[in-house]
Amino acid sequence: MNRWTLSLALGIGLLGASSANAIVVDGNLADWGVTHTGSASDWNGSSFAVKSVEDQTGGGSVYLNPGYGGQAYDAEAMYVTWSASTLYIAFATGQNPNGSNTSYAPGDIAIDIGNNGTWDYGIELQGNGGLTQGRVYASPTWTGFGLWSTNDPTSLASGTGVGSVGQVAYTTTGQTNYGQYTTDQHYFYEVAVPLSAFGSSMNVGAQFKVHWTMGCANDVMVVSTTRNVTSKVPEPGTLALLPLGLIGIAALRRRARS
Ligand SMILES: [Ca+2]
Ligand SMILES: [Ca+2]
Ligand SMILES: [Ca+2]
Ligand SMILES: [Ca+2]
Repeated sequence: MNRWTLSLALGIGLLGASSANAIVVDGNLADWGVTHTGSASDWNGSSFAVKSVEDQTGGGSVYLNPGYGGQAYDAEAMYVTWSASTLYIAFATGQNPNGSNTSYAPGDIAIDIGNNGTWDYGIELQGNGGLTQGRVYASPTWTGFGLWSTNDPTSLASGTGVGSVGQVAYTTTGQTNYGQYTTDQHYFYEVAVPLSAFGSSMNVGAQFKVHWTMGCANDVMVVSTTRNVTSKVPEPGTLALLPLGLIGIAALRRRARS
C-alpha cells in the first residue's frame, strides 16, 4: 500500500465513521431524518435523535391533552441530540411562530436537570421580552403555565443569561405533507446551544428533560433523556474539514508527482 492508497483508505474510514452529518440550524429538519412523504413514519427521525411524537389534527374542539384546539395548537414532534460541545433541539408544531394562526404567543424551551420537576433553565426562542434569542437562562421565571396545568412553563419572563448565545431558526410558512395528516400546516424550530452554558449539570451521565409549549399550553411536548455518550452527532464544522483534508492529500499527491 503506497502513501496515496493509505491516505484514501483513511479518508474513507473517516467518512464511514461519520454516519451522521452535523446538524445545521436552518429550520429544515431533513438533517434530523425527518421526511415529508405524507406518512406517519415521516416523524421517525434518525437514530441519533431522542424523540417524542404526538401528531394530532382537527379543529378547535379537538382535545390535545392537556387542552383543546386541534392542529393550530398541536405540538407534534420533538427531537433532542448533542455533539461534544452543543445541545440540539428541533420540533414541529401546528402553531405559526409568528402567532398568526392562534390568539396565543409561541413559547420557549424549558429544561429540567435531573427530571425532578424543577425547570432549571430556559432557552429563549423569539428574543422578545428583553431576552436574547438563542440564549440559555438559569433560574428562569415564566410568564405563565397556560390554561390547563400548573407546571407547563410557557414563555420565558426573566432569568440569568449563561454561556455564549446559541442559534435558533424557525419557519413561519406552513408546510404540508409531513405525517399522516397531509393537508395540515406544520412549522419547525431548530435550536443549538452550548453545553457549557449548563455548567457541569449536562456532563455525561446527566438526566434531563426538554419541554416546549405555546402561551396557552393547549398541547405540550417533552423529551426525557440521559446524556449517555459524549457525542451523538459530529461537531459543527467537522465534516466541512474532511473534504479540505482530502484536498490537502490530493495536493500532496500532486506535489509528490511533479
Ligand atoms: Ca437543519
Ligand atoms: Ca398535527
Ligand atoms: Ca400533539
Ligand atoms: Ca420568548
